[in-house]
Amino acid sequence: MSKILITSALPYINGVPHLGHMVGCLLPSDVYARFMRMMGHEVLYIAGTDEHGTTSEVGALKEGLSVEEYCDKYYNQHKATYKAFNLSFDCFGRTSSEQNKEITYHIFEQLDKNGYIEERTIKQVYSVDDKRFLADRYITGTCPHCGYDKARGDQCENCTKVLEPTELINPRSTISGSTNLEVRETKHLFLNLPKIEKDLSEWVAQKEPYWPDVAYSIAQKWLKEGLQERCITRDLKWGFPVNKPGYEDKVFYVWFDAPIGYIGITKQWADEKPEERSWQKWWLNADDVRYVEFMGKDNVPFHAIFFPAMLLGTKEKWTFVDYLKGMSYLTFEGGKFSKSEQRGVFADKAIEEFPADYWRYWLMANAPEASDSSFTFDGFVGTVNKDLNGVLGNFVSRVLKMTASKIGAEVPAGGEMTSVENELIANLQEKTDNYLRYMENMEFRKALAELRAIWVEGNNYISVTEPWTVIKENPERAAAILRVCINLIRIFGILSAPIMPTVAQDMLGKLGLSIDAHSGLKGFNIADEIGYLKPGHKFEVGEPLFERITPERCEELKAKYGSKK
Ligand code: B3M
Ligand code: ZN
Repeated sequence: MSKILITSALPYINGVPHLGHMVGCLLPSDVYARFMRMMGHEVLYIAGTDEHGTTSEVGALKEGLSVEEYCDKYYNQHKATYKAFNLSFDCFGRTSSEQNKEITYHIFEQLDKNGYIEERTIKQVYSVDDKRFLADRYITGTCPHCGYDKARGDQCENCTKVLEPTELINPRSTISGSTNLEVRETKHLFLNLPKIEKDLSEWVAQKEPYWPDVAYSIAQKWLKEGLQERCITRDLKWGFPVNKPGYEDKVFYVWFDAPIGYIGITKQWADEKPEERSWQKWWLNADDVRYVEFMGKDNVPFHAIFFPAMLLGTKEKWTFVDYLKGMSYLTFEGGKFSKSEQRGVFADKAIEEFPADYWRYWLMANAPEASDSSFTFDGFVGTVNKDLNGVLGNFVSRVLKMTASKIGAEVPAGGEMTSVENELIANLQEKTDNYLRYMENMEFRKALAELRAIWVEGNNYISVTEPWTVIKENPERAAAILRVCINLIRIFGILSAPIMPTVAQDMLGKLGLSIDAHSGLKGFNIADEIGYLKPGHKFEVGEPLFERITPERCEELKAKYGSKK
């Protein structure tokens, strides 16, 4: 058993996440956390809301709330949505917490003490109409690198280059659209990244075999281009006031305290039960911890470069990321998800339409790993009807109904396993080993294809052995077949649990079992598991596992969630 720290990029507090956010980091991190727990590891799985910055100030202003009220409101919404999606965080915290402030101050003090903080007077964009400095995201303009005309002041989402707001061509205020912008002088603190670059390159170089290509190549590209000093303070009210004389009226830049949030949230978690938990055991001098981070690819530079550089500059022995799973983007019916255009399915609405496991399965089966992938309702409905209903659901209901009606609602006695079963076991073992390996390597699409192939084996087995025919001539043989099939329901349930926790529990529930008591996946051995449920063990047929989605419903969904503008 080892200790595995898992984090998902912390979603911005404003607004509700859409399916793209869900599959971009939150859901895969949950699937991985559930899987690693079932593999017997000690897992700490952390996320929370990223709350500071202009976005929250502007959002609060629009809703007539104080920033604190605004953040409380959306924090609760995020929390409720993720609960409904069954995300199994050990702690879902907030970057605005006292704990995060304490650790942010500590890290800043170390960086300052070690000579990595510089004072600079800079020119910053001030919006006369909005009466505020326009930081980062709140200036829109044309990217000087790739020409994308909706680049934000902090980063171009088209070419992923990190920008300074003053680099944008034709800048305008994102808040009001005003082009009445002035450049004013203001004093700020910078992180001297060039000074940390050597240590950082050495650290990144060690990572090559462990990082997926997307993340490693982004990090390398950054280093090759050379790092520049990065401003870590802002002229805003909402944030942690800078703990340095002369800067009390400024706050830390949101990207400074956001990644520290992983540590702050761990401390929130530890503070709930200090007698049992220690945040340091996960973060400081924690040689036995493997740290896996999940994020969208636009987040990679911050996690592969800035955050490690901040930690390196402290000269303390923090836990650095071991594996960085950078995900590509999910598009919606061939275009972008857009809140303003009411285009796409947002997580809160998704779970009003269908149970979370339908979405969890589709999203993981189509996860944008090596490249972007596209959500379409046709695809989603096809998957629910064919894979979930047709393959898995159908197998479970056929087996249980047939056994209950022909023999009785318990695992039947009699008969022996034959070469057909031996072949089935060998086949399932091979696929299960593949599935476990893919999950361990976070190759989710491959893992889910293998899981589906495992369910298909159940259907193949029942088609080949035809227990409904055999029962007439040879009831003993039919009993042996159905006993194997009922055990397969349990096996399929356990294997599916990291992806579809509720369905897995429903499957085991039909057999009077619970997922917690039988949840080990380490060295999962089909030959042993296939004989787990003994003759006489009671079951109930119960409700079908999945609802079939009609073509009419599919059309309704397309109309409901397609662009309204
Ligand atoms: N809030 C994630 C995003 O791009 C951003 C990252 C915080 S992780 C430290 O939505
Ligand atoms: Zn660009």
